[in-house]
Amino acid sequence: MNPHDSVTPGCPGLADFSWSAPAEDLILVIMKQSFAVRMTRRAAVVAPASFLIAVLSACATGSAARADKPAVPVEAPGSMAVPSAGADTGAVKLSQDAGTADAKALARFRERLLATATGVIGVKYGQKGVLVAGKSFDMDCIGTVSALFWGAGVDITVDFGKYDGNGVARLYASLEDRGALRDARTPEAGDVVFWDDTWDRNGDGTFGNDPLTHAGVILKIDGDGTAHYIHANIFKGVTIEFMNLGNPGVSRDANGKIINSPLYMASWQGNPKNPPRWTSGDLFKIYGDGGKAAASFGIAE
Ligand SMILES: [Ca+2]
Repeated sequence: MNPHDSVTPGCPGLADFSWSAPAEDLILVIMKQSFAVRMTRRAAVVAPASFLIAVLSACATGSAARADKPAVPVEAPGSMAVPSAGADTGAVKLSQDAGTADAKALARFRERLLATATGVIGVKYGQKGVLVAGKSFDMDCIGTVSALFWGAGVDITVDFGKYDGNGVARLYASLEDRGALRDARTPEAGDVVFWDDTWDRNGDGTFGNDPLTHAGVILKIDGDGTAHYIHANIFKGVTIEFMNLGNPGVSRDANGKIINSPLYMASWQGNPKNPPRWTSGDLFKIYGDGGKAAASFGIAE
């Protein structure tokens, strides 16, 4: 087996986080051409002030755009329109216990997230300057998660400045403090998924002591409980892979269907160098509740 067919990243580079505050309140983003997501028109959005303070994590950096025009969609391959987000109309705050009225907004959030996901599949790992709804993202693991939520109208990075650590840890802390971690092991589309120990992040040669090393977003769940998640894979780029917590250590079911993708860096089925736990299901930590997160952060139309 070619390891590049199955190797999955652990978001390396997270330890390289460096704080960077912008020199100006607003930064005009120079539109960058991405091979996967390109602008069809000039787009600009108002970035939340908190975002401008700065940014993200070692797993992602973002740029804010000036708002001389309302946000407009970007176009991805196949003419997939990535929804706009972050427009200066203000975010819609939903109640924490989303009722009937809010259910429609949450459904719309999930639709936009899925559409955004479709638009960024295939972007190479770490690709810089990918524009989603007028905002620039570097497509490592947290950059990808952030871009997907931004495309759905939600800025999940607004609290990052409150916390220390890598981007995954900051997102985890953000959702924890907002009561948006999911207790259950059954996800919904739009949930964040967190993993531990996907690579030897602290470099001590020991497996199992590297918490919060990777994150992705759930897109759908099969009838057998296999979740499809989108994430930034170091070799495949932004891609969809699989996780089934009912059989976390099993790569393929009896029919040969992949139910748990390799997730430890440079792991694959049959690799003698795999650590004791190497599949997505084995390395799972917890879900972040996408609906609660959207309700708490607010959804920009
Ligand atoms: Ca380690």
